Amino acid sequence: MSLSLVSQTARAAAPAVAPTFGALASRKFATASPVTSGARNHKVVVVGGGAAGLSISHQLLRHGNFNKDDIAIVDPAEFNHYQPGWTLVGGGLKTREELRTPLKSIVDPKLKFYNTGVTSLTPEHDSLTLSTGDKLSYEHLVVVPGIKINYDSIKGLPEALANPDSMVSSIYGYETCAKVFDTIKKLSKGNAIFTQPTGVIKCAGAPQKIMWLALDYWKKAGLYDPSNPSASPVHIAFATGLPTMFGVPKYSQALDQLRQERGVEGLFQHDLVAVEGNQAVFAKGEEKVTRDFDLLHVVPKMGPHDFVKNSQLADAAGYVAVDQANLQSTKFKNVWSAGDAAGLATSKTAAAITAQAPVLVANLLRTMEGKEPGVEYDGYTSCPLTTEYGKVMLAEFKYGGVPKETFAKYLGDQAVPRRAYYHLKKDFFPWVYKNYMLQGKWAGPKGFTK
Ligand code: UQ1
Repeated sequence: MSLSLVSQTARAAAPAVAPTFGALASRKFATASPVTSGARNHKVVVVGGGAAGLSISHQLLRHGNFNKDDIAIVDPAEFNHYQPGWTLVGGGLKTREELRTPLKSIVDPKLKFYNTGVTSLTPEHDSLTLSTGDKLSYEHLVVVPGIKINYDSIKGLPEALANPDSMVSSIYGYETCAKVFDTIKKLSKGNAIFTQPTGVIKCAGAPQKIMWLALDYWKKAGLYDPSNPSASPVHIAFATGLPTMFGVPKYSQALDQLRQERGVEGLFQHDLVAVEGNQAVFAKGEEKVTRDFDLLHVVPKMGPHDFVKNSQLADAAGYVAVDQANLQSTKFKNVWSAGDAAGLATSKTAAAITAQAPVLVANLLRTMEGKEPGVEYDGYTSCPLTTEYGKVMLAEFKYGGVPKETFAKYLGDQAVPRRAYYHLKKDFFPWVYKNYMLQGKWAGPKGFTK
């Protein structure tokens, strides 16, 4: 592996050195600088500098016995974003700028940081290729690059989002989340439609969180009366590709009750396929259903990154195939995954990462010591659903959609929206994420760690 690595590096440097020598010159140049290849051999390479990548890298540093540059982290991004906060941006409660941190500033100096993308994973050779063409080799690989938002999965959506005058927006991107509140404020009458696609998305509750905030905004502005929706200037519909409000029956029932009490029209099994002017086109089985809108909040389809999907690590859906309990690749014993990129049968959230990261780290370190990876993840995930300004329903559950509520024994059933959870969502979680979770010092429901 080191030979191919060095010749790649040398090729990039070659033109300045000897423009006409080609491969031969590269080899000579390579032998002359062995230090470069050493620097690109790591004990652990972590692909992704998001919530999962930073938590895991920093937990590895804290709990393992590593020297400088033993662990590398790879991410092309300039900023780490607190994505769960983008719903709050859409509701006018925070700015998108306050939720981001320059990635360079949070990566511990003991980690080798490659601020670039990945083009391919070659676990069969214990290596991967960076967008620069350079190769990295590793003893263990952690694949946590998140997932891709496929804006062009909906015809006309990229254009509608980019048009500053359109009333089409989405909380799912940094570029578009600030537009959401502008459209909510601008609407004085007509049809507001909030969509959720079929297929896997991150934070499956977010498509309705923003709807509930918007409803409350219009209620306070005198534009929406939940007890008399047909006489209100604004009409609200939730159009989801799924058959229910939420994947977990307990919370789904509570949310559908809210929907009915508040006069929100439910368009179930309506999957948005196109935005044409002020019309939203949905696929409903074989049928096409068209609805006029005055405000449209869209959640695009999402999917794995190509370099994951096209690798030997992928499951049938393109996510990293991992053991559901120990988070080890089912194909390569020195590969691990967590977060949105992992093929785990649970909801993709930052809260899930708080429970996954310590399991992955413990099992990776055990494997390095020649032990079996015996620590187990139970599928814990959580979705703090804003149901109005000042209230959140804190859905918490594990594999199988079984509720696993942290606060129920103190505060009662968590299907009931409460003010305390609103402050967790709005104030505490963003703070603990930035100051503890990214540094590897926060284990979610298990609290602070050293
Ligand atoms: C959590 O730790 C966390 O991250 C900081 C969230 O934000 C995205 C959450 O939504 C949740 C629920 C947790 C879990 C923590 C506790 C105390 C239940």
